[in-house]
Amino acid sequence: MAIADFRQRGTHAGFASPTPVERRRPRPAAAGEPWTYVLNGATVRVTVSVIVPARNEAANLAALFDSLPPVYEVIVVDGHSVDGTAEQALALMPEARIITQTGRGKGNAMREGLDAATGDIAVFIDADGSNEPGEVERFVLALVNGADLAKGSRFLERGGSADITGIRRMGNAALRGIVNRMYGTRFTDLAYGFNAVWTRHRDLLELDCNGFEIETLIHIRAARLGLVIEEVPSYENQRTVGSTNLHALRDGIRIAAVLIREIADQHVNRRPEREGRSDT
Ligand SMILES: Nc1nc2c(ncn2[C@@H]2O[C@H](COP(=O)(O)OP(=O)(O)O)[C@@H](O)[C@H]2O)c(=O)[nH]1
Ligand SMILES: [Mg+2]
Repeated sequence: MAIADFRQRGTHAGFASPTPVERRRPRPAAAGEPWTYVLNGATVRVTVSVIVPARNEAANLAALFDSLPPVYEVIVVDGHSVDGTAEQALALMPEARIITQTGRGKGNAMREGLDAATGDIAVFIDADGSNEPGEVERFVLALVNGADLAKGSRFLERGGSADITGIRRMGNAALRGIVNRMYGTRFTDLAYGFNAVWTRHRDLLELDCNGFEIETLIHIRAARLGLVIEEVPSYENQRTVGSTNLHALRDGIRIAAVLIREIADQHVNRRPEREGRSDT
């Protein structure tokens, strides 16, 4: 379906119009199967690829896999871990696809995971226990109901965070304010790792960054493209084992830099607006 068709049903870079799924059939209990919905009387089958960027997360994988609903495919993108993350993933979930990223950084891992995904929908979820696997269904539902991008938010009602630090919260608010002013969005969160998108938008998004700024880039590109973005409430737990790979200052600067680059690309270089393009 062309992007334009979606756009008619939502506000610019806003939220999907309420076209609720009428009835849900039970999900198949096996991996490799689509999820089935009944939408406005029609049966909709979607295959869900869960993409897990993981760098030294061997100790956290069991809890994640245990509570992940059965999906079409799980892709673990290993970031050159030295703790046996890839081997552990394979031992715990032999049907999972384990790929080793060719470059470095979470953004590079997510791009390579998205390139490898063969499902209709890609759901990005952290490996460290921060994201609730039970929420995957919320993200998929938002897409099935008409959104192009389901964007997790810790700052919506029913969302929250036990992981965010004061400095990160402040940086998030400042950069989010700029994004909302520049792009007319109403984002309540920015740079949060739990998101889902139709894989057919992969080429349209043209993701071209390698670090923790990847989520911000996804959110900005989706807004620039006029995609329908629905925020989904999400609760962020503290990471279970290990410590964060993110450095608030270094990565905050990278996030600010990608925002400036996008603004320059659109306004200073007067690049043709991305909106006119379609994915068909
Ligand atoms: N493959 C890969 N995964 C990464 C990399 N950096 C972080 N991750 C994963 O991305 C997720 C979020 O990273 P984390 O360090 O917890 O950052 P935080 O959640 O922002 O504090 C975790 O699952 C990490 O293992 C990387 O360079 N490569
Ligand atoms: Mg984390």
